[in-house]
Amino acid sequence: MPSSSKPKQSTFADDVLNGLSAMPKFLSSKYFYDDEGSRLFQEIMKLPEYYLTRAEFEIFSEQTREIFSAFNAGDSAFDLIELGAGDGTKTAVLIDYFLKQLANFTYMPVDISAEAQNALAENFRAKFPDLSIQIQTGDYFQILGNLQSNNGRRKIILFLGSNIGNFRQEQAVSFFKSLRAVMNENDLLFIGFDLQKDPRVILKAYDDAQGITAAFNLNLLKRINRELGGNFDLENFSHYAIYRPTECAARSFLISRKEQTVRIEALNKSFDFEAWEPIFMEISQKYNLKMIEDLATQSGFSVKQNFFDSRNYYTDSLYKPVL
Ligand code: AVJ
Repeated sequence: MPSSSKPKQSTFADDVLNGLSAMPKFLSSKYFYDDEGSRLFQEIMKLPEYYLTRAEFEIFSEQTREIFSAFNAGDSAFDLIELGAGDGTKTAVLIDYFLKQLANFTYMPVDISAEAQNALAENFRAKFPDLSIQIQTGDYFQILGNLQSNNGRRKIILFLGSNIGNFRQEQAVSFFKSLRAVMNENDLLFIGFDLQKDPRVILKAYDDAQGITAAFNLNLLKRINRELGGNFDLENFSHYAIYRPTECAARSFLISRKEQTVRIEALNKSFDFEAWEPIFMEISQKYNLKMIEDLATQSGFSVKQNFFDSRNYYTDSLYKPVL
């Protein structure tokens, strides 16, 4: 978004009110990542069913040299800006190699969870004493403004983990456009996309046997209880995931196991749930190469290169600004 016409940021309370008043009810997955949610997501990344993280890790590990060269990372000083850094495990592989090549860069992880950011900083300072690191804790959109005014150094922006999958098509385009608006000719955007594959493989990734994904979803109700004075009884909601091949997306829901009323003090309001009524929680879009090309074209980029894992489950796509 151009900084001159920034829309007013809605608050957690506004969004919960809006979502639970809608028909069908929904909550926004962007609120999953409080400190507890960030911890649960790190558990998800270790699950046998959740292939995404390992596929991206394989790309980073097996193609480090190719990525370094596609980034032109040896040429001039740059800022390596990671949106939604989490625990930075995958990025560590790149950083290690970049440092060994004596690349001149500052690593700038951006994440909403302060706890995750502190852990990341501590870990990276120990692991990479020579790394220049500047933590930015907050919402991507808040941080975008700061990026524009940054020093004139080249920017390489990382948006990994198929985080883009949580956006609907129009949202993805407007997000990439807003990144494009703060980028210069030689800057690059490196994006992780989970690819289409056997729907059964995808579905399992969002419906794991240990119930960690269920806990991750339910944690948002816990967060509403804690931060907004809600009285959700977590026992009365169950996690349900689907994959819809026609829209190429997984969706998750919390289903009310019975007719019930939930009170949320901060909203001074109660919400009625019918038995088996769903709350739509999250969409995880899966892509093909045409979709990745189209997203680039529509938001002012061209695809410079794709990096695939050995099973073609996943791609990291390098976007270059079109002038
Ligand atoms: C962090 C958005 C990539 O959609 O795969 C994992 C979040 N949700 N399991 C995804 C998530 C349930 C994840 N992203």
